Amino acid sequence: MKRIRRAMWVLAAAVVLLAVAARAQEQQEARPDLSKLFDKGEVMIPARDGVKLHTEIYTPRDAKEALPIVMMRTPYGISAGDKGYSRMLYENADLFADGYIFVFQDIRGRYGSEGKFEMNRPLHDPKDTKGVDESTDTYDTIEWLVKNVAKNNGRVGIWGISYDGFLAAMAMVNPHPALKAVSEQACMGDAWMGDDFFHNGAFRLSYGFEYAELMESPRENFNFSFDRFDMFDWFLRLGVLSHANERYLHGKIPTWNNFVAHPAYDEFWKIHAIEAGLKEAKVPNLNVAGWWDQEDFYGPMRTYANLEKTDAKHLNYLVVGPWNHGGWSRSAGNALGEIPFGSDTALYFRQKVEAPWFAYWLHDKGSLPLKEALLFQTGSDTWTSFDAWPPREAKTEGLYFGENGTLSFDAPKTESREAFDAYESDPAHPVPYRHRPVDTTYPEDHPGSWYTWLVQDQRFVNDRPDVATWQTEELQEDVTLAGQVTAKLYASTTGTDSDWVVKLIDVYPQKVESDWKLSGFELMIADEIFRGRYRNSYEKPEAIVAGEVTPYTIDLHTADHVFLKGHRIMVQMQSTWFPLYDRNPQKFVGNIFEAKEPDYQKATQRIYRSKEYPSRVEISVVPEGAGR
Ligand code: PG9
Repeated sequence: MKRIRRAMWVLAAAVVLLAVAARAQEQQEARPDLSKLFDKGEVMIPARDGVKLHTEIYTPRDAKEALPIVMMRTPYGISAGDKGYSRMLYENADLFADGYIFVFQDIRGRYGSEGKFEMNRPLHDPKDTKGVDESTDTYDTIEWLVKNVAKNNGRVGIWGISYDGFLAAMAMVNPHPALKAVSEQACMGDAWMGDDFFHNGAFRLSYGFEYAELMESPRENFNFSFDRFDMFDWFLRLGVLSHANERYLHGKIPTWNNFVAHPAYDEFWKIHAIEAGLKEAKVPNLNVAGWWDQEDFYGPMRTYANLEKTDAKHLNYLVVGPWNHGGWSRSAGNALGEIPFGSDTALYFRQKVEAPWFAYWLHDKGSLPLKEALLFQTGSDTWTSFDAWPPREAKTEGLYFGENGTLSFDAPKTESREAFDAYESDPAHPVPYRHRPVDTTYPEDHPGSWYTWLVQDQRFVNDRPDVATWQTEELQEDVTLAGQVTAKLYASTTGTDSDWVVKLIDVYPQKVESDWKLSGFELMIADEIFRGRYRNSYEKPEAIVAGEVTPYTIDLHTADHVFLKGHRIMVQMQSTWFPLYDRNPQKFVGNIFEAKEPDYQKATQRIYRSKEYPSRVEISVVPEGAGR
């Protein structure tokens, strides 16, 4: 019996492997043989401190004239694959037709490059004349390339997504004169304020743990091996955060140690933020973001906003589409999770925006594909174009929390002190941030649900007693939101510290004939977490006074969305979002990374909704058709 069962297992595994192999072959067949199109060169380019950076150079075989260079720098390894041709070439396929020399580089301390890796290396001290950073390494590389690469036309462009987007942004700090076009895409702009590692001081536990281990474990690119599938369960069993070092990391992962040493927004995080060095728009730059980017939405939006302040020469542009992290560079982009968009949005971006953008600046070809800000408006599923983002003409309107779970544009009139909704938040039973089982962030053996968690149907938490919900009646007409979304809350807690999660949700009609899966779907349009201790200062946390009604302003970022007639608008609040975010002990302690088990306590949360304390989510409303 045992033998039969084993044989069946082996058979099932073989079937799966065959299917995977067949898919891989299909994909390869669809891809061109790059060795027929490009000649490959490999060099070690010296940086100013003598460290040599491993670089691959791909020159089109049919190049008749001098061509511009498009480069990408990465910590994730450039070499690989097929006949030794980098996977990164495929990511540039939509640029091939215009003719470029492609250059890829391992950053210092990673893969083939010499030197020491430092996570999101900050700019060097300007007093240190021999100092190096990602900006100087890019400068030195460009200097070498324009002097040494045959048939280059002296113009260089750089782009990249996420870590590579951070590197592209760094190229704009003291840029090399040959750098003529940049596209930072989903750059990690500020790891504490709103990107990969913290949001408003709430620590991204599962992401921070897994990513730090992936990048800095003594075994290069090591996926931590968890002894169970469900990360919700694994991180809950981990208990207090100090167990991470005690049991698993043993003080050997510098980034984890930095989390522990710098829980608040101190100099460490400030010098790592892109805006610390990038003060001015000096090079044309296309910022690119995805509305449902599960890693770095804050970075590109913030970088765009910052550079806008000095953009007298009109060099700074923005594209936002209905994508997850980097979703615009893969696939067609006609859907995300269960949500369809009615067209191939990613393909449109790559072919009609990104390729003409680089051709314009590097080849003097054609015209600019956008005026200022090009955004895919979700709900109406159309591209919109604004001459400023957020749009100047938007009007702020409040969606006020009301009694019996209602939500409306009318401010509450009641003066009752009892006008509040309450829930109990228990760190021992946190609210999962996505459906359980919560698989690892980057699973190697299956597609993984991390990539689409922001578009998961929020109904999975509706019945929890620790989630508060308010929703409008069915809308009698479309509500067009374009711009800033901000939660203005009045809340109290019986604890002395607390997290506040706010989600703005589009509730689909209960019966959607075109697709049953969308019937009653609850789609997050904007969301954020805020760690209460930072309400007065990000640098100096303060205990919350237990039982006192306290105001909070939470930036839910911007959105471009139409809540369609027949839909409802919903707001949900909760105080845990686990295990993406660590649990707030709910008792104020100096450093949550050193909190002890008894510090984690239940708390009763009240969200007020009276004339005096009108909790609401403010949205920016524009007339229907704005931007089109
Ligand atoms: N989101 C990833 C990251 C960037 C920068 C620092 C840490 C993580 C990435 O996809 O590269």
